[in-house]
Amino acid sequence: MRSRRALFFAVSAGTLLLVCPPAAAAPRTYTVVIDKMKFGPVPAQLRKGDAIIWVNRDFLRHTATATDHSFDADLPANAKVKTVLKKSGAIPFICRYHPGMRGVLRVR
Ligand SMILES: [Cu+2]
Repeated sequence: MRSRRALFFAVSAGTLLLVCPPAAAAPRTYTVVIDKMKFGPVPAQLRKGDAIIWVNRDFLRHTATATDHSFDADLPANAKVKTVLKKSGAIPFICRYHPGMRGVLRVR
């Protein structure tokens, strides 16, 4: 009886270990540089929870604004602003001051 109960607990503990999902990858921080009125390349391996530091190297003010409003970084000249990706999917972004400045983040 006692050994059967011990076996039950051992099997339960083993099952518990098996059903626990692997630890999620730690969030990463990436940088996207704005230079000469253009957004630089965006990271290819973005995941929900990752952060982007938007860096404005221009002398003009820019923004990095998600068209779904999930982030909006206001970037005066030479500013850096960090945003966190709160959702997955394709997230188009623009500069609110310069309609030609745009890009898309693809977040898993
Ligand atoms: Cu701009």
